[in-house]
Amino acid sequence: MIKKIKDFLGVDIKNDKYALVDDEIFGKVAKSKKPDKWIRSTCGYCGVGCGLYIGVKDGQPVYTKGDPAHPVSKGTLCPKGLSEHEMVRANNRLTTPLVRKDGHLAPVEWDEAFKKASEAFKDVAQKHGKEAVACISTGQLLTEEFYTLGKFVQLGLGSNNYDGNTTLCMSSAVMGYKQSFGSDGPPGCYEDFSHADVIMLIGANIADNHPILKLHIAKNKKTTGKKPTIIVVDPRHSKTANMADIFVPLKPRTDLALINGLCHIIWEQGWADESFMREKASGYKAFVKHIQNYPPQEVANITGIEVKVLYELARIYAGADKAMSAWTMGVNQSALGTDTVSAICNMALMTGNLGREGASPFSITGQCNAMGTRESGFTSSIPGYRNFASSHDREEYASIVGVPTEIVPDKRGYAYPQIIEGIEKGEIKALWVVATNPLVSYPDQPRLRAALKKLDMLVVQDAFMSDTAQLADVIFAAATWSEKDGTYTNSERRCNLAKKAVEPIGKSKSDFHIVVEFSRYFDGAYELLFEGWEDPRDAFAEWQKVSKGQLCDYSGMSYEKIETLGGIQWPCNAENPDGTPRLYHDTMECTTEDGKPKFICADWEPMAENICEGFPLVLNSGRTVEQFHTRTKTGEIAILDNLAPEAWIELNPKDAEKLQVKSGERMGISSPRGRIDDLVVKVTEGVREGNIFVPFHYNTELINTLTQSLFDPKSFEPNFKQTAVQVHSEKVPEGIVFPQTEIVGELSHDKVTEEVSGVKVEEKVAKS
Ligand SMILES: Nc1nc2c(c(=O)[nH]1)N[C@H]1C(S)=C(S)[C@@H](COP(=O)(O)OP(=O)(O)OC[C@H]3O[C@@H](n4cnc5c(=O)[nH]c(N)nc54)[C@H](O)[C@@H]3O)O[C@H]1N2
Ligand SMILES: Nc1nc2c(c(=O)[nH]1)N[C@H]1C(S)=C(S)[C@@H](COP(=O)(O)OP(=O)(O)OC[C@H]3O[C@@H](n4cnc5c(=O)[nH]c(N)nc54)[C@H](O)[C@@H]3O)O[C@H]1N2
Ligand code: SF4
Ligand SMILES: [Mo]
Repeated sequence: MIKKIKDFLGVDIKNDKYALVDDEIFGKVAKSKKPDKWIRSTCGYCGVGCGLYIGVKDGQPVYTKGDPAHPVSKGTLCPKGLSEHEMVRANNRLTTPLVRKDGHLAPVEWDEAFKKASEAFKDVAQKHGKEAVACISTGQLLTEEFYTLGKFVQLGLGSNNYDGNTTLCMSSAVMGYKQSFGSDGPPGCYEDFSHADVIMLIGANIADNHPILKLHIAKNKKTTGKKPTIIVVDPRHSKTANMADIFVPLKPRTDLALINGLCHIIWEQGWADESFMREKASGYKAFVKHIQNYPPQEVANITGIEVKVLYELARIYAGADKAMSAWTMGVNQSALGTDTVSAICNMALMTGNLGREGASPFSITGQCNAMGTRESGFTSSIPGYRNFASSHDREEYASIVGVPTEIVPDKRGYAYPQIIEGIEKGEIKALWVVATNPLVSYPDQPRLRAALKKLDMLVVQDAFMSDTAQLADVIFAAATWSEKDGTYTNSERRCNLAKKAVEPIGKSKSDFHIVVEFSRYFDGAYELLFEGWEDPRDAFAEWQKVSKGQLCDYSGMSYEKIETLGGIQWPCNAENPDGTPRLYHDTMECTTEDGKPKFICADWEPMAENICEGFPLVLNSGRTVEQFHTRTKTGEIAILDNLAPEAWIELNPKDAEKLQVKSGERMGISSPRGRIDDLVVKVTEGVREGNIFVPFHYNTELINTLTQSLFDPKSFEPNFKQTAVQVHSEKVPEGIVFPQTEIVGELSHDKVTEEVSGVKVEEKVAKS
């Protein structure tokens, strides 16, 4: 195939350098609607960061094609990438700013929208303090826009209550990395999937959600000469479980006990890399003591995974020369998320799987630029992963950007759930929502909706008429992907160019221009922060200075170099002019006090909201390949939406039998917070008995009506993946449907250990 593409294009795509492709060649592919020009860019959906070309005809985006020369995707795209051009001119785009007048949203000129919003923000700040104005942003703007927005909110508005939807998503990975390595920043890269002997995917359904990553796993056999052993840890037999050599269908939210238990066995059996543990990491002694509390039989009771399978997993992971562990929301979206991330890092440290090719603990990011928002400053750090509490960091940042140090916040602000609580309590009176749609994506909707009603001013900045936009007092109409220039940084720290191919629709403006122009309505803010800034390059230039010398160093990049190389992985500076594939490589230098990564001792705990008589099932929620999040981008694209037009409930056959329901019938679900009705039933062995799964994308079957206000105390990430619920159907009367299913055992600390090491698991563990 590669040869075919190569011959066809007449370019050497094996060459690491980013080959140029002749426009004419693609023109031949798209005969029927041959674009006038092709613009090279990056996909704006998920964190994989695939390279693509946008085909433009008469000023409109008409085609999307994979870029064969891009190192991440080599010419391939998933269905969302392939249809991305259709999103740009969809019917639900916002084409003009709007202001609520007599209860209705009316189109206005930008000046009126900016005046209305700025007067309200200034009024609230004067009456209730600057922190009474809060902002919730996203992982979907360009880095230049994040940098600009963060600078304006923190230094211009003077509010530190600035967080984003990344707290619903990556914040447990961020805090876990901080605990273990001193700083955020995924240590590995996609190439590691092509070199690892063992790949353990924990709570990550890449087949639906990061499909093009599979390309790097597929390359593995060619690289290593043998097929890697793939382990998939997920209570649900996801599409990714079909790829597994060993599928581990653990009880929900027991991953921390599982990993601690695997570490116990690795130590007990002498499979640990003891010299690595002693010399390269810190906290080794306390950790060895800690894992004694996780003997295999107890871990088997907690996780539902047999002792002999635990031994087999430990043997395979520790026995590999190169082991990779990658995770996503099954780990992060839990009240134990941060500690589970650190436990995964512990297991890697114990076996020397860090900083080497094919050997890394790796968080796969969700949104196209979840990394950009983490790096450029938000509630828990000043730009460049700097620390609010450090006067050195504050002074350094202030001197680079030329502002008085006093205006740089000296403590962290509220995280997303704390902002919502602040609104509830009446502390926060004005909210600016940028590129996120809480009315579908935030947990415990009844509580959120009651809180939002208390606001004096809600400004929503979105490219589409989202559910949240419909509630706004003022709407800023934003340009989106393909209508603006800048960069996205993907899961492997690769900064890619996302280029403008067409003009913004109607009166919409890029988020960069919205923020810069809005700042002119606040006395002196524009002059202090953005004087002379005309386009995103100005923000990028300052960001390069601000990030210089930090772990996320962009100082050695330029737009031109990014394009030539097909993206650059930070840190990129004078020492590493072409970027850095792996962190903690060679020197293993971390940003901890002693420069070493740390072992973290963290205990598993049973679920806070345990299933009970009235709510006997555990609801798990997640995604499907055809839809993106709250469907503002995919709901109007027929080729995607028609394949998954409504939500469904996945139900185990045993539960279906108890409830006397069949596939295709309709059911309702309730939790202590609310009820949703009329979901179509899909009976499948894929979910465990006592568990159900529902996708979260649909405002029509709004699953977040049911989810709870339970957050990880360190990362503030919601515990989205487990909620105690009841199901209802016409055949089944209200009330208790069937008896409580035992979900999680108590950790009793009796030291029963079965000596079954070396037992070979002949078959895949429970296929369903
Ligand atoms: N098509 C599509 N792709 C996307 C997105 C999208 O909306 N649509 N969104 C993007 C974003 S922002 C994100 S964050 C990623 C998310 O990507 P993923 O994390 O892969 O997505 P989810 O479906 O939320 O959850 C992953 C898996 O976690 C499992 N899980 C549930 N509970 C547990 C548990 O207790 N332990 C373990 N080990 N696993 C558990 C679920 O069964 C599910 O299969 O996808 C990105 N890609
Ligand atoms: N129950 C449950 N809930 C979940 C999850 C789960 O697994 N289960 N997953 C959580 C996760 S991981 C995530 S990331 C969140 C996602 O939740 P949201 O962030 O609410 O999801 P999106 O639909 O991506 O919202 C992005 C918004 O930005 C707008 N937009 C797109 N491009 C642009 C642009 O260029 N500029 C501007 N200004 N706006 C733009 C879109 O129209 C959309 O309204 O959902 C979370 N909620
Ligand atoms: S895998 Fe992600 S980045 Fe690649 S085409 Fe699909 S949505 Fe876009
Ligand atoms: Mo996400």
